[in-house]
Amino acid sequence: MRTDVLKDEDPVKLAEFEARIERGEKIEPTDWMPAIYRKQLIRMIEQHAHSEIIGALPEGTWITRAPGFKRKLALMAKVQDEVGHAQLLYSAAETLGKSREQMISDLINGKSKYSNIFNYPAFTWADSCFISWLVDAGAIVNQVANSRGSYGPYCRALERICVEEAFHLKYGHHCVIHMATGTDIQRKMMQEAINRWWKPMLMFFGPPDKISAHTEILMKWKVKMLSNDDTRQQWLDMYVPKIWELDLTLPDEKLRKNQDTGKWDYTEPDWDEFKRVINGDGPCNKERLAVRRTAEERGRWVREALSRPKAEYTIPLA
Ligand code: BYC
Repeated sequence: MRTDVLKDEDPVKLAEFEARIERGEKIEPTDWMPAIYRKQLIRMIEQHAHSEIIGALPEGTWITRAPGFKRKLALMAKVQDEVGHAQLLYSAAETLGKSREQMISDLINGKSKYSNIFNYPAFTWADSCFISWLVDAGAIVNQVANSRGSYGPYCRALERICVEEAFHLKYGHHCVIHMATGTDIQRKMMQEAINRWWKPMLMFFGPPDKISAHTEILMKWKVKMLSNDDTRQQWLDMYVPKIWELDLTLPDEKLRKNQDTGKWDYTEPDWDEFKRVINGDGPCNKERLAVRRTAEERGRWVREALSRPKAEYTIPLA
């Protein structure tokens, strides 16, 4: 496959490009790059941006119902950060030649993907706690690794995002500790949320390496710095003990650190469900895209006003 997708590239330029990546140099927007590197980066950064903006929705619904003023303030700030991450990432993807308008249009028309996990409902406050701690933790493992990758604008965006995510992680951990050490009802709520999110969380890191379509080329060009399985293992290693420390359980009898391989054994999630969810048929896909479509429609006048600063508008007073 590699020779096929690269057959039209200038071999001298390609060799120099690969040597630069090998030396750990950053590739910048005006540098030469193979068409497939550009295409893959647009795909991945765009999906990442969409995930941030859609990811704001399940947590966002809990802002008005957060238990107490301090939680409300913190969650509001977190959700605002996530939307800001999307802005940074759309800008990074734009440096590769795809306009933001096109990316948004592909999102709301169902052409682009975004993270599987945000197509599941946040039924209770505990679901939002799970997202803030453990989904953000998964994102951090992925992003810290990829911030050391090869494409300058993406790496710089990721560095900034990780700093903000570190705050989210502390906030989320605090929320989960509070629930896990609270009343019986709070503990039960937290346990049920963990049970609901476990499988989508395992899927969050992408399909197993042996069936992952893009890992090989992305790792070769240092866009992905860890494979899907290695990212998943790193997250399991860091967070399973912390979940168990809180006397919470995980809904998988097979889950254990295998002393022979040094890796976690677990029951594979249902990868057919994963495929259905990322292709538009999950519990909340329709709802999520409908919200984005409404936001796009309601914001149209603002974008039009910004793009024509000299136009005069009649502003209704009430
Ligand atoms: N969900 O070849 P593979 C956040 C797709 S936001 C959906 O392994 P790749 C947060 C994949 O696109 C942070 N689709 O793919 C926000 C491909 O389909 P196409 C989210 C997935 O790219 C708000 C196919 O499956 N993080 O945390 O090598 C509040 C084959 O997969 C998923 C990012 O977006 C998935 N989970 O590796 C709270 C990180 N996994 O395109 C929290 C950036 C795979 O061929 N993305 N697919 O049709 C990545 O690092 C990589 O794209 C992945 C997948 C590791 C996710």
